[in-house]
Amino acid sequence: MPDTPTTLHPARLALREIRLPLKEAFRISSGVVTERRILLLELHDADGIGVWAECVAGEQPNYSAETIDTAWHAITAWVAPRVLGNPIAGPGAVHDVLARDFRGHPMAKAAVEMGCWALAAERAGVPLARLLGGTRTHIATGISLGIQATPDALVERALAARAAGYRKIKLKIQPGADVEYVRAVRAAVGPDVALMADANSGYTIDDADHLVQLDAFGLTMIEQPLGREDLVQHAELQRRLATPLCLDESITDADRARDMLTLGSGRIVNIKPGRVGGFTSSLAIHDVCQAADVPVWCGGMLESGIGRAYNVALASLPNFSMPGDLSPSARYWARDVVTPEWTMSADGMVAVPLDRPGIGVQVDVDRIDDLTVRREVFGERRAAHV
Ligand code: OSB
Ligand code: MG
Repeated sequence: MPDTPTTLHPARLALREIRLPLKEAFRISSGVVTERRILLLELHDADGIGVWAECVAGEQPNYSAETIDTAWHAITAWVAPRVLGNPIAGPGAVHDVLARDFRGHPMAKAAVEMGCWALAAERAGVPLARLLGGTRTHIATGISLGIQATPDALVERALAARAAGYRKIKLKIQPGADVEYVRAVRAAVGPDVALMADANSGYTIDDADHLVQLDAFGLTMIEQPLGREDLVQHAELQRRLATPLCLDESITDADRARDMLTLGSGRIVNIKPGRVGGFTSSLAIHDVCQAADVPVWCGGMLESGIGRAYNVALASLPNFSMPGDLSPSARYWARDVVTPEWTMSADGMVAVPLDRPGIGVQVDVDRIDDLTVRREVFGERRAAHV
């Protein structure tokens, strides 16, 4: 392959696991997290230019099949060997390199694919947001509130979120913690706050009559009430609901977004680049939805400040027209792993860092060293265990 200015030469990859305790346990319908086990990557090219990236897989296979441990294995066994030591035409070519005869493992693939985009941004001397085609300078920000023991506990957090300026408040729901919780929060925050619910596949189509009660609360959307494979049943539910459905887990690539449009399974898409295998796939979903006048927004997976940088860059694209789950560092952590930490203005906006190339924040390597429990290096230097 002839070298062009955009040819990438990924040469060395280091994986680390860090442990980062959440300020408050985060409960969704399928599980609870109190401390994140986060997989971080350091990717260097043959010239020694390096970037940090993050794999969003969780500890348990409750959101999707992947976990930090399956991702660690997938990256070391199959992703790294395809990418390291081989010239790649550009960041947009990495997706196909990782797609050929290699099923699944989107979060593992995305971590390396997105790292390659950041590497390309560093090499070109441009902010990652601009390399991706982003146009926004600020991103409207929402908060995702975990399931609480009582409606009152949720109301308290929703009122604090409103006071902090968040542009959207998302309530996690599950059977037994839904209608009464949403009713209480709506009554407390008033009619003008953008409220939504996210069920993380906690329901079945047999719950349709129950879910229709949520139409009374003026929700902006209900996210992923049914199973990830249930595009047909989501369409049936959408026909019975006035509230728009938003799909998260179900949209794994641009073809699934087209299926959603064809079937009428939802009217909004939550794009998480990790869930869909990276940025090339995210851009394709963004474009499919834009052409159909379907808004998208950027979801979150309780990322550290590193993963957050990638989400913010993606959310700067034009069709990310609804607030993203891109809360500031202090919502999650006593202290983040980047400088400056991510902050939100009083009117609920996060600034896209456009003043430096790459992901736009500095990585606090000393802090990461302190938090690291496992490290492994691949590539030029022989694999080493530290
Ligand atoms: O469904 O959006 C989800 C966190 C973990 C797993 C799934 C989800 C979430 C969130 C967190 O809602 C959003 C955030 O990162 O703030
Ligand atoms: Mg969700």
